[in-house]
Amino acid sequence: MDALFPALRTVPAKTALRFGDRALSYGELADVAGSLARELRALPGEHPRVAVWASPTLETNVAAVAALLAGVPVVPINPKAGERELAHILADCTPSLALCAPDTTLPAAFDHLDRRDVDVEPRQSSGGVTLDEPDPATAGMIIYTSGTTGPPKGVVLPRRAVAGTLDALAEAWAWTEADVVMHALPLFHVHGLVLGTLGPLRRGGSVYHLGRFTPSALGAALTETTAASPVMVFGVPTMYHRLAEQLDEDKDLAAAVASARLLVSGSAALPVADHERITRATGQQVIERYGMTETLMNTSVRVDGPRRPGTVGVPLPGMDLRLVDETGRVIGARDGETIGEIQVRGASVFTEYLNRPDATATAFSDGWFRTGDMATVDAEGFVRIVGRKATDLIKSGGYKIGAGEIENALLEHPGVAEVAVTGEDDPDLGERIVAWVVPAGECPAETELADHVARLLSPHKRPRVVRFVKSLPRNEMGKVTKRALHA
Ligand code: MLC
Ligand code: AMP
Repeated sequence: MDALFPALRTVPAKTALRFGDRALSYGELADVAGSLARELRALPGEHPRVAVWASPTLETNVAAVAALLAGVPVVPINPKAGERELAHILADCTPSLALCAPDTTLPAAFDHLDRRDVDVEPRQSSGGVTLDEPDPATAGMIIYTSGTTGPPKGVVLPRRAVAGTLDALAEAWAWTEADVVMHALPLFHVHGLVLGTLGPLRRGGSVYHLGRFTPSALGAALTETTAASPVMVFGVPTMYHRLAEQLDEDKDLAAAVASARLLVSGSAALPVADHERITRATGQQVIERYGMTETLMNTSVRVDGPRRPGTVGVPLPGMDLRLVDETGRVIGARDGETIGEIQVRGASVFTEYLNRPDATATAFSDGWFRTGDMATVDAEGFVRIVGRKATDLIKSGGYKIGAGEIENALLEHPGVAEVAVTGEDDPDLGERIVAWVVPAGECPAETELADHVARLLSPHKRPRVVRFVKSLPRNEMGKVTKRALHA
């Protein structure tokens, strides 16, 4: 295959990565990532893997790029992952090495692993990386994602999927080496890592990571950058919502946002009201794209086509998309009304769930991946997502969270006799996690239950609301009827 990062061979004289006031040029990145890649190539074992402590830092990016150059699958780890989640991931993917920034304190779950601090101090400006790249069908990364029940599954993404999705997006967004991609996304998921950092590097453009998202940090970075370079902003709807909340009062912020080349939203639906507020204040029409960890990007609104708020655009080059009804029949109508499950196949689809042949088999139907997302398609191919098949999946702040894993964690708390977890509409987070708890004896404090989940799983999986109830509504089979809870 062509190189995943051609610019690391040709080393243009420009910034590749910027995190706050730390930056690396292409020559420097080629030097530090190239030398780490040569070391990783020498890792023992037939199929070594590396875990990357995915803090929002230069080191995380250097580690991921080095592993990809070396052909060693990279497993990004949420630095806030709790003890249960970490233990599961490390036992499941059995990395031989942990890569992290030098000042990192790794939790005890890493004690049995070798650790290699990532050095981002360039020794010299490299003439370019010359390593041969492995077969495009081989695994490039393994990213953990929640399902409806049980612990997260490792999604094995081949190198061709990473290249395929980034090239398709480049075509849809007219994304070139001139663009700076600006964002504050976490680097342990597809959005921030694949699109937000590997994307610009594949194009030979620049990454500008803000560290933590605030509207004012974004405004300041845009003001400083857009006079010299076109900027694409990537964010989840919660970030655009928080931006929209401030735009009316802050004219300087509105002017800064207006100066971006493109605002792109994804990972969850951006409400039409937020689209409209941003357009009113800045003249910008946010572009939405729709993807999944398992499939990378499926559809997008295109820069050369109509922008339709409330839709996720049209299928990307290299991806086929169909709607299927509940009997498994393919829906032929392109009427913008008939609802079916989105199924996709094509260039950017994953190969398997690690160690889960059962889950891999049920995820596909005749070679099509069943997304679980419900949608309509209109005559021009615009896809409108209307819901999700599973009530047990929650999208909060753009994170996908399985109700089952939170329920299991809460049941381990001595104050919880029975529990059901649901998602409830939230103007900021899209959905907020609600725990319906039948207490065992005295009601535990809400914060105690939230902290318990944060400690075992992850802070973003903690319930934002706890409702204590005497009993949970159940059907004749004894299964909790979650829809009845909200009613
Ligand atoms: C809070 N915190 C706690 C805690 N409560 N820590 C320990 N215990 C507790 N009980 C910490 C949090 O870790 C966080 O720290 C801080 O307090 C605030 O937490 P929060 O309230 O959860 O953060 P919030 O401000 O709500 O975050 C909003 C957000 C975030 C938008 C910034 O949700 C986010 O980054 N979302 C992006 C999700 C994403 O990238 N999804 C892509 C999936 S890929 P700290 O230090 O961390 O701030 C995909 C495919 C596709 O979907 O199509 O893209
Ligand atoms: P994840 O498993 O974290 O990769 O989340 C993937 C899911 O996010 C998809 O199945 C969709 O439900 C949702 N999603 C991603 N992008 C969008 C979007 N633009 N609009 C609505 N939902 C989206």
